[in-house]
Amino acid sequence: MVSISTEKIHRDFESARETYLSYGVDVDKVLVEFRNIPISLHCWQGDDVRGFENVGDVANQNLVTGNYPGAARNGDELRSDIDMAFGLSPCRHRVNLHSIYAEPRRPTPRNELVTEDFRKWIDWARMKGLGLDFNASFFTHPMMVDGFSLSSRRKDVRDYWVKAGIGAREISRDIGRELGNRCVNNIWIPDGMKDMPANRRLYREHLIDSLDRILESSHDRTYMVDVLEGKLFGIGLESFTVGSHEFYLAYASSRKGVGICMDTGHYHPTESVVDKISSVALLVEDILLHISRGIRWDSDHVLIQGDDLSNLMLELKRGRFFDQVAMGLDYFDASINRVAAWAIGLRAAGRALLRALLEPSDLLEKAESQGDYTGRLALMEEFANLPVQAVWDSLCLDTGVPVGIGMLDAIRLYEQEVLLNRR
Ligand code: RNT
Ligand code: ZN
Repeated sequence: MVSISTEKIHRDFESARETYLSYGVDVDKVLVEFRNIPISLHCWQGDDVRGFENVGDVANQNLVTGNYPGAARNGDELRSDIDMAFGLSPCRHRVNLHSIYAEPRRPTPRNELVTEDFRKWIDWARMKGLGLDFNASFFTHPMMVDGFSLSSRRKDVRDYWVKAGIGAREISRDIGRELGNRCVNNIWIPDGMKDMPANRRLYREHLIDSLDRILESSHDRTYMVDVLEGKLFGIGLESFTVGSHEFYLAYASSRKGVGICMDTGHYHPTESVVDKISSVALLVEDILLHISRGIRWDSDHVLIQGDDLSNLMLELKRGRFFDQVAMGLDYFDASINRVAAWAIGLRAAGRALLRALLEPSDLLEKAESQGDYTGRLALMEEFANLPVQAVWDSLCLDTGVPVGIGMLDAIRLYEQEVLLNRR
């Protein structure tokens, strides 16, 4: 495999530092900033959103395709895989959990889970210095009747999931308190219909009522915050999604202390979350991003570099949103090595973040404020090719992470020694 010598990495870094300095950017300061901005890794890429429950043959509301060998089968395997992925990324990490990843002593209904059922995750996170985020899993369960949960016509179904939602908030609060690190509790439900509904209003009334019940008690913001994730449509749910973005946006602005989660795959393909950030963040306090790569639809492809990701990070940087907007990844691909899928996504997010932090954004703002749109465009083009890669390689080297494609050797070895033995 191609390898770059340490001397060359140092040399290129020094030269990049000089280039950035000529634009007034202090690379060393940026690197400190970079290490303080966490990216929450979605644990569910490691096992195709299956979880550890063994619910039997029920419908799955998350479409995952592929059958690459080596999916994690239990908590220890999943944590080991996440450790492996983190060893390949120089980012600051958190982990995003779903309630289907509970490890209770004896089988426990999903809506009766308590904090102790996540003990292994919490202890592991503390040991590794990671923050945790949380979601009640409103999917793949016999109580998802016709694919409905919080907005079901059936009261017993709504009650079941309201209880799960209340429990998730308590678990999130406890996690945040124990780790001394605020936990973001996200609610996403798949509720919707393949064909045109006759009574949209009814389902949304039910959803309002269920959310009100879930969110009734207030928890200390130091430890947890709530966000709601909307969606445009899903496969098999082409005509109607109860929890649309507009619905949750209106809900969040009418209630105190509820935030919004925006998944980059959940809008019309020509809409961009980049423009939504300042539209929402100036009026709603808590925002979470699910960074994904939708192809044609919300396909949840592995995150890679490109304009979409780059522009997203640039917007967070230019608008100074990093303190307010939390970042998580969200995709699942079972057709390639799952640890590689995580590492590739984390490194893509990290590189785009670094690029954004290194951008001499002041110069763009200055040009714009002076009405110099020609200069603004010319500068943007110039900034697109500043030597981020040299800074990135040096960062990898300094944080003990494989430089460049060296990452792949580490993954192949792990696949041979660990993943392929899971049969
Ligand atoms: C689904 C949503 C949701 C899920 C996870 C598993 O469209 O994006 O965030 O991916 O909760
Ligand atoms: Zn999502």
